[in-house]
Amino acid sequence: MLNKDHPRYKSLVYREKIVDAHKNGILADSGMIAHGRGETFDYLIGEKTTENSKNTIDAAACYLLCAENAVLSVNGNTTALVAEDVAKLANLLDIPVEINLYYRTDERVANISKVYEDLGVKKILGTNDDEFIDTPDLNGPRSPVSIDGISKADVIFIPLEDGDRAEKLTINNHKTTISVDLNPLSRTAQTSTVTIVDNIVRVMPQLISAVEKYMDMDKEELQMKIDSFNNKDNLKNAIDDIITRFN
Ligand code: PTJ
Repeated sequence: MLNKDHPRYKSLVYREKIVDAHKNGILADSGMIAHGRGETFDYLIGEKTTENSKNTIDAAACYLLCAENAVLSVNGNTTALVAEDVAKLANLLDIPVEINLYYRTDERVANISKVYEDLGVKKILGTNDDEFIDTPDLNGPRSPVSIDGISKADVIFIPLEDGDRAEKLTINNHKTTISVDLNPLSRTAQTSTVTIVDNIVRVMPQLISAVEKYMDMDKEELQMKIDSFNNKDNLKNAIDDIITRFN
């Protein structure tokens, strides 16, 4: 039982979620390491959503609302921490959730799929029932994607990614990628169209609120907001925020 008075109570709650997800066959072994890496960067940004990230979350909401075919790509860590919010966002936007794992096993896919099924997600892709196609120019376990999902998507939400997928999706395949990554220097962060440098547990509720806020706005106004967003500036601000904390 966690003590609510503990100064790091929230952090302990998320650690417990991570540990439980590992026990339940949802989280990859390396997911624990990835979480620790995230915690380190969260310290550096002050464990709060910066003004810069709030602005980026707004831009991400506008991209999702303007998309023709948006998809929420999920892995073990995202499912462990924010499955309820992922389900809420998918149903709010009426878009699919696609399971795309680096450490893919049939067992993990089944366990993760069950989580989203139980949460009432209408369209779950990336299960073994799907027809898959390789992502052009991308090798490795994340390359095969659902022909009904990431393959035909124009906007893809890719929280907590590793490696080179963001780069291949964005630059080689001309897709819009929205990543959530506490490390502004990671390859994913550096090559996404929109990089939200914040903890996924804080991002999701704010992203849902932003989508609700902009839902009835016309496409031209949304597009103006998108046009005024610049990811290079966003990343620079995120790094500057960390430097300011050191000072
Ligand atoms: O579930 P799988 O099989 O697809 O595997 C997923 C992991 C996360 C294990 C795999 O993709 C991996 O090894 O990722 P990396 O290379 O550790 O990258 C994860 C990135 O997410 C790092 O840059 C972390 O800083 C960042 N991160 C970790 N936790 C959070 C986070 N970003 C936002 N919110 C977090 N809570």
